[in-house]
Amino acid sequence: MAPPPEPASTAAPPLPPAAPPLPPAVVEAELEEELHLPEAIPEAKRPRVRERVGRARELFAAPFASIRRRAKIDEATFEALEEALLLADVGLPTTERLLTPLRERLAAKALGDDPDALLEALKQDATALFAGEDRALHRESDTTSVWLFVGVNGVGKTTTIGKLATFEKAAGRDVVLAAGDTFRAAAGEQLELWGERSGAEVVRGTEGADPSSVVFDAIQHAAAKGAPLVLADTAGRLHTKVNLMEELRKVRRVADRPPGKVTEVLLVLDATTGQNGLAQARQFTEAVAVTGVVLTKLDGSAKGGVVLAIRSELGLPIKLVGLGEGAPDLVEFDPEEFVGALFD
Ligand SMILES: Nc1nc2c(ncn2[C@@H]2O[C@H](COP(=O)(O)OP(=O)(O)OP(=O)(O)O)[C@@H](O)[C@H]2O)c(=O)[nH]1
Ligand SMILES: [Mg+2]
Repeated sequence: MAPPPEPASTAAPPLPPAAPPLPPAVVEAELEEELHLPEAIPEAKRPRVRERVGRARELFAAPFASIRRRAKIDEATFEALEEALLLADVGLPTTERLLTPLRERLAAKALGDDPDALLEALKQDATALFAGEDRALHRESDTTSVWLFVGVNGVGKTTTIGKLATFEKAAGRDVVLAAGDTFRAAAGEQLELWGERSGAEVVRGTEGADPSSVVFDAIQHAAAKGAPLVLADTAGRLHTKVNLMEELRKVRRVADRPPGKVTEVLLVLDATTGQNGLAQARQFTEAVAVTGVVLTKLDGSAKGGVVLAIRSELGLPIKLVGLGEGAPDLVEFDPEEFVGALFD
């Protein structure tokens, strides 16, 4: 996908097209009951984003405090702000996209000269980047819904599936896990461990088996026992190898055959890889129609600004956020909460 055009006028440049909308049938059939992660797990508390994204908060806190101490808003203020955003991994296109309209508001005397007002306006604009995006996790009630998890190795696909399986089972909904990563025996074992913990059944193939046949078997099994959802793991070997993308396309095709229906293709990205994640994302979105992003490892050393870049440059909604390794450490992405956690 080409980067968005350089901003030329006072208006913010248009967002790139969002992920293709799902057919109306899917949207209508979406469960009324929301996921309510992780309240579904007895005695689990929703982790507070603010408490988990410590490193990212620190990156914003010091430069923002020094901007607040400035007497007025001038070019040097903007330079300090630009530097802070770039250091926090927001990326150049998104930084410009955010700052250009603010510069223009300043020039039009619509911003006043209090640096606090500048930061408040930035916060609002950053939150507004996410307006109108479809963050729901879709299911279709008449078929076996399949959520396919894709992404390079080590990003957290298997862990995210394990966390979601825990939520689904705790919420009283049956779910089958498909060990579509047949590349390593350990991958299937890792999924089986999550299956044991969550009580979800895992369908595995032999090592080296065709991943799409494993996913197919899992769908057949889920349909036979009336489980409405299959979470399908896939291998994360090097994305530069074309055959991984071909394999994923095939898995997707097979999973979409009745009684299965792919209602989510979730691209799992590791937040600590920052801007590299964007390059990965482009390759996956080209191969399989990604419906949303799961951004993992926002706890720890992640810089956080990549959240804004994913939305602004890829046009993909972030649907879930990983804040740790345990089952309750997965939350729905809430833009206001997240931007507030970074900026306030
Ligand atoms: N801190 C933290 N660690 C995480 C998070 N999500 C996953 N991890 C850890 O990241 C490591 C890799 O996770 P996996 O789920 O195995 O990643 P994967 O994408 O399945 O990797 P492959 O199977 O090799 O493709 C594990 O040690 C996980 O515990 C998260 O949100 N925060
Ligand atoms: Mg895995």
